[in-house]
Amino acid sequence: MQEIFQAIKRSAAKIAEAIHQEERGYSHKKNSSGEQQLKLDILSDEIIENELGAVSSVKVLASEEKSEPMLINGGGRYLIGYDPLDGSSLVDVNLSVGSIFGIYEESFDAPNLIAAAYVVYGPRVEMVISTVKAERFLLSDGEFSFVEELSLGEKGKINAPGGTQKEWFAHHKELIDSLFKEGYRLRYSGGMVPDLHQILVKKGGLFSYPGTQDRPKGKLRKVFEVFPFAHVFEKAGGYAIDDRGERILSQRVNNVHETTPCFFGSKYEIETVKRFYERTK
Ligand code: AFP
Repeated sequence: MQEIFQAIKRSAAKIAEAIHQEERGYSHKKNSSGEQQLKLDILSDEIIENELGAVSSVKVLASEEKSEPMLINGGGRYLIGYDPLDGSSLVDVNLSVGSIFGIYEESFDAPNLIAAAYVVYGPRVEMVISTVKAERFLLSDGEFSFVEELSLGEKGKINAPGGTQKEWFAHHKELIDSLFKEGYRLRYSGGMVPDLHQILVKKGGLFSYPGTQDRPKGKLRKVFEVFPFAHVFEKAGGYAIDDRGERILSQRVNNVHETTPCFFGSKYEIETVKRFYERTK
């Protein structure tokens, strides 16, 4: 699997360069979710496909930017689901964005996720890899150097509430308000990768992207976004659950573009989510 992480590191360095040099603007294409694709979306996807597609152990690639998974090598072992440039619309307002990778065996069901990685393109380029633990790396002089092992505490101070607030269900609004009443600080950029990275580095808090009245299954994609971050959070001693209070990593998928409500955080916050959501059962 090390050859996969090396390919991801090479991709990250190239995408970081593209973000700072490539022209902005939208292409004439749309992705499978019907979203207009930025030229950077397409370029990032091409960079990753070229790097990972050359790794002999890779069997299938599934990109958020493509409607169907691609068979790369029938004799390969790993299936990789990835979001090449999550939050890409934030580049034009100079906010941090990221790439997210899930490494699966046999299928894209969460129980078959064996490792995950993400890259944050911000003031610095950082990468986190989760296998048996979650490890943070910093890109400097073209190389990723180890920084620390990520480890969440029991409780944090950050509240990152996603989704359109006027579409929140009442019990979700009560949950979010209760944390602010406890003194939690609002930290939400609209970029899943930096918003979750901040909670991991600050050792606690809650990120939520709930089911809403207009999007009961939430917005974030299981295979490309939610499962990989659930893996990172659990390896960092945190938790990741859905709106039924079940572990995200027990979920299965029928289509790689499925979404799920999701909550990521330290112990106290996830127990609080369960308390407010159990009232609705
Ligand atoms: P884009 O990739 O369309 O910019 O969306 C980013 C994202 O999928 C994820 O990175 C954020 O957590 C989430 O959307 C923010 O969504 P809201 O703007 O609805 O809170």
